[in-house]
Amino acid sequence: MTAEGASNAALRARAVELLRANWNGRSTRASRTLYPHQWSWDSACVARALSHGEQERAEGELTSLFAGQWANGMLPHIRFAPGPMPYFPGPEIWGTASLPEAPITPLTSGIVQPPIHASALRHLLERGEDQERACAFAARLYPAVLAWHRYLHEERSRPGSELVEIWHPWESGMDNSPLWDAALERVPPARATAGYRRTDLEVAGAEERPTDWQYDRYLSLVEVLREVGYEPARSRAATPFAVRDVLFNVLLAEADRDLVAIAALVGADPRPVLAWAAGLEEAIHAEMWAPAAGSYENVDVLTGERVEVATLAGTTPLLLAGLPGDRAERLLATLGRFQVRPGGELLALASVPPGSPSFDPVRYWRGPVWPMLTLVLAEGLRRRGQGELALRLEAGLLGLIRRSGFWEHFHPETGQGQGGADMSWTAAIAVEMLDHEAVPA
Ligand code: 9WN
Repeated sequence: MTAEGASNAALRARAVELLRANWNGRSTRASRTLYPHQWSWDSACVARALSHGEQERAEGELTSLFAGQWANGMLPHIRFAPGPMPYFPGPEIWGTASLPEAPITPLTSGIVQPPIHASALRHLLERGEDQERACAFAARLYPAVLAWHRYLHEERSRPGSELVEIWHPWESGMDNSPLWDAALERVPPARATAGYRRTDLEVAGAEERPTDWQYDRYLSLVEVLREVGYEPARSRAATPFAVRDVLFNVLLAEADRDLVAIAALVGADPRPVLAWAAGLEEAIHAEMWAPAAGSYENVDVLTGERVEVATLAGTTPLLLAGLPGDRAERLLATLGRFQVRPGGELLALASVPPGSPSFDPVRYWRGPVWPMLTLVLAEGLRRRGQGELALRLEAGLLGLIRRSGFWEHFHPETGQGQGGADMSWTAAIAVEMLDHEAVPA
């Protein structure tokens, strides 16, 4: 084995070990300290990584997450672990326990996260060593994943657009991205949830987390949605925050395509999903492309305006199969604004362009390098024939992890690890990238 190979193998072993350490016997905690529960899109990433060699656990991960699914198809962003845990806001703030749509157990939150579960399931079908078992599992989970997509397409859209909308910044997975700044200005601070204690600040540096001003708005939005029992029609009418987000819609379109492929394998009728996928992709291209910016932009549903803020998420339509060729070129050029060299030599992508007004290299989704976004962009680049750049970005992220550990995010200039330590999805993404093909050490 070459020195490079050995070092990649050692890194993979450390990632696998971390995923074991974060496993609670039934599923994987997003992290043991900062996030001691099961998070929706983190968990889908973990299932993807586990499907490389730990098929049974990959199934367990998804089964555990979908046990929290609501009767209307909604897949909550957190499945809470039993017992008191140091995470705020916990189940008592969400107040979902007695709602008719929510399961009796487990306890869950009342909002969603980006829908990458069908993509994880497809991955499991492709990578699972025991193919018969993988097919049987996919057939069992298919109705639940279909109900999840139906919830998003039918309950999260309004007449006039096939795009789906989010009602909370946490639903985007990119909590304090500058994408939400203007919309949050219109949200009054929390009323009922006064005097709360932020457990995140006991584990991560305050400068690496959202501000108290933002937390007041996050909780205010939870209050609004809790007040209407998270019921979709009433939430749509009541929410002061409704945004059609590029990343969320792109990942749903991608997951729709994966669900179509799964339908074919498990003998289900793919037509409704095909129709959702086609309508959604068309709407993304028609309603979100911003030619002057060379990027895709969010739409604020309540003002009807585009959110003219540059973030890496705006380039993620690179992933979409039907992307018109000239736009691919524009997006690739735009991507150049996000390229950074943390620590001097590694290549990485900042989440917000360095030098732009909202750029902050330490504060969470306002500049740092994020493994999840790197994974999405690397896949998108491969689809556009940019395999070499994709590999360099993967090698860059793996280099950052190798240097400082499985951190939540990384400083785009120094490469220092930030936010939460020993994060499951950072380990999962490392496994995924290391298994992808020969990644230079
Ligand atoms: C709120 C678990 C999650 C990720 C999100 C990330 C962060 C939670 C928080 O952690 O959000 O959902 O408390 O900050 O922004 O993407 O899924 O890792």
